[in-house]
Parts: sequence; structure tokens; C-alpha cells
Amino acid sequence: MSKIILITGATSGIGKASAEVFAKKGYDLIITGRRQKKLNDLSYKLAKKYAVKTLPLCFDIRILKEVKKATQKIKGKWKNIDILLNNAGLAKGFHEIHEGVIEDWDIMIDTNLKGLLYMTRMIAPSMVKKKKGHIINIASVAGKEVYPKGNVYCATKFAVDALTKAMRIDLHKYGLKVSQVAPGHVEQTEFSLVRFNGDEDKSKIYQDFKPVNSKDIAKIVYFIASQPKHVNIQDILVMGTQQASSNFINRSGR
Ligand code: NDP
Ligand code: 8X3
Repeated sequence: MSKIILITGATSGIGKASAEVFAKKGYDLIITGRRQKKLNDLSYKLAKKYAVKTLPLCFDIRILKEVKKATQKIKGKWKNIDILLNNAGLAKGFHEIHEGVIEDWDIMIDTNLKGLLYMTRMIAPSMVKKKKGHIINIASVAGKEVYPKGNVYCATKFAVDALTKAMRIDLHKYGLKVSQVAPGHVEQTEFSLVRFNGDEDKSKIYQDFKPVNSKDIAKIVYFIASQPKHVNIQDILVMGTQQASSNFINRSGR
């Protein structure tokens, strides 16, 4: 029987690239996001290209009622989820703390932190029952060190880092794996465009250096997922060769 991965935030970037990498390896996919057409298109494309089954679920991860309603649609064989990839997330705004936009703070906390918690709470119980399953969180270098104007986004990713460790402690005794990938800048995503509210000029932050891309991260997620049963990779911090930390990037050209 094929394995099943549930990927949150599969309509673009790292989530979408992960859907393709896992489909190529024969995984059936539950893919989520708020943009129905993108979910449908990806579902159709991957099902056709790799002969896998797909279940698109369109909902806002910030709204518990929607999360519950969507996850209740996971029935029959789809309930046997092997991997939960907690990927959906975003940065909104880039301001010093005293000028921060409170609505942006709420969006980041509700998505990156509460959304991840809601999904974990819905999916982990059946994994615990089966004593089998793997939760992989997409964290960030922003959850390892803060940078100017990163304040609330960094705080949400520090929280993800803490939750990965905490989930591991709570779940290891049930035979579950918990892992995270903490990337630096990742291109081939909508991350920067979303952070700068669709401002194309401001979002051009990858022109003078070469970061890792969404497919690089997807392949690392698959590497984590494909270890033998007795091996749990807890954390991978990964950046482009020209990036040494959040605050040190060699911007001398790509
Ligand atoms: P993208 O903007 O390309 O993808 C973000 C995904 O999250 C989209 O599929 C989006 O779907 C989904 N999403 C956002 N808000 C919601 C919501 N309220 N409900 C449901 N889904 C939502 O960015 P990335 O691929 O870069 O981001 C993926 C993860 O990687 C995030 O957690 C991000 O913090 C992390 N990350 C990104 C880095 C980067 O430099 N790009 C570096 C380190 C970590 P939709 O809009 O359809 O709802
Ligand atoms: C995304 C990477 O450095 O823009 O998490 O915060 S960064």
C-alpha cells in the first residue's frame, strides 16, 4: 500500500515542491492551502504525472472550525497518514517593533504557531494510536537567531523550534518521529512577495546572492522521511553557500 503524506501550504514554494518530490517517490498526497484552483491544478498534475492519489483540502489553517471541518473529510484509507509536513507559514511586514503592524503580528502568530498546533492536534492522535508516524515541521534560521525587523516572525519560528523539541519528547515513547528543517533564505517561493504585501521591487531580495531553492528543501524533507525506522533526524539547519547566518550574507553576486 502506498504511503500518505499530508502537506500544509502546498499551493506554492516549499510545500508545492515537496508534493512533487513525494509524488515522484510514489506517495499519495493530501495537500492543503487556501487557493482552491492551485490545489486542484496541482492535484490533477501530480496524479496524472506520477499515478498517485491526491486529496486536496482547501481551508484557512488559522481558523480552528475550518481545520476541524477539513480534517473530518479525511476518511477511509486516507486516515493512515504516515507523514504530516507542517509547512504552511508566512512572514508579514518588516518593521522595527515599535512600528509593527498589529494585524500582521496576529496573522503570523495564528498561521505559523496556532495553525501548526491545530494541524498537529488533529493528526497526531491517530499516529499515536497506531504507534507510527512522522511529523516534520518547517522551521527557519529565523528560529535560531533574530535579525533586525524580524521580531515577530522570528518569535513564531523560535516557537516552532521549541515545539519540535517538545513534540519529540512527548511523542517518542509512542514510536513517532518528529523532525524539522530550518532553512535560511529560500527562493522559488512566494515568501518574500507575501512579506512585502505583493510589492515586487521590495521582494527582490535574492538578486545579489544565490540562496537554496524550494526543491533543495523538498529533497531534504524527503531525506529526513526516508531514514530507517530506528533513525530520527531531529533538526537540519540549511542555507545557501553564500549565507552564513541570518545576518551574514555574501551579496557579491550570484
Ligand atoms: P510560500 O509563500 O511560497 O508558501 C506558503 C504556503 O503556506 C502557501 O502554500 C500558502 O497557501 C500557505 N499558507 C499561508 N497562510 C495560510 C493559511 N492561513 N492557511 C492555509 N495555508 C496557508 O512560502 P514558503 O514556501 O517559503 O513557506 C513555507 C514555509 O517555509 C513557511 O513556514 C515559511 O515560514 C518557511 N520558511 C521559508 C523560507 C523562505 O525564505 N522562503 C525560509 C525558512 C522557512 P495559500 O496562500 O494558498 O493559503
Ligand atoms: C525565512 C528566512 O531569513 O527571511 O524564514 O527569516 S528569513
